[in-house]
Amino acid sequence: MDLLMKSLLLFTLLWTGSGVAAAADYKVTITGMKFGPPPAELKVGDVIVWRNDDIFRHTATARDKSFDIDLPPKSEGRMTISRAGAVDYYCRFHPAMTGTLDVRP
Ligand SMILES: [Cu+2]
Repeated sequence: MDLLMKSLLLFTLLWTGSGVAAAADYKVTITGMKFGPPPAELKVGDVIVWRNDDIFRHTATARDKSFDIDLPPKSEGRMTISRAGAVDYYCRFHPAMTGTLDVRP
């Protein structure tokens, strides 16, 4: 195989690889004691960055215990979505704060 062919093959592999791993990053911001709207088009493998803009500590905690992100004031926490379905979440310190992730396989 000559160098050009090798380069083309490598390029194709890298390009295809990046296509397969096209997971998206989303941000959900907490402000005024409320979760911002959850992303609409979530898939397994996508990343959610939870951002707490309040001066209070919050958590993003799944009712099914699939995630539990601690969020001190003015901080961010990152997670990769690992399961499909509707996952309800809440804040452990403020149970009135709730939301639902709708994740496709
Ligand atoms: Cu809270």
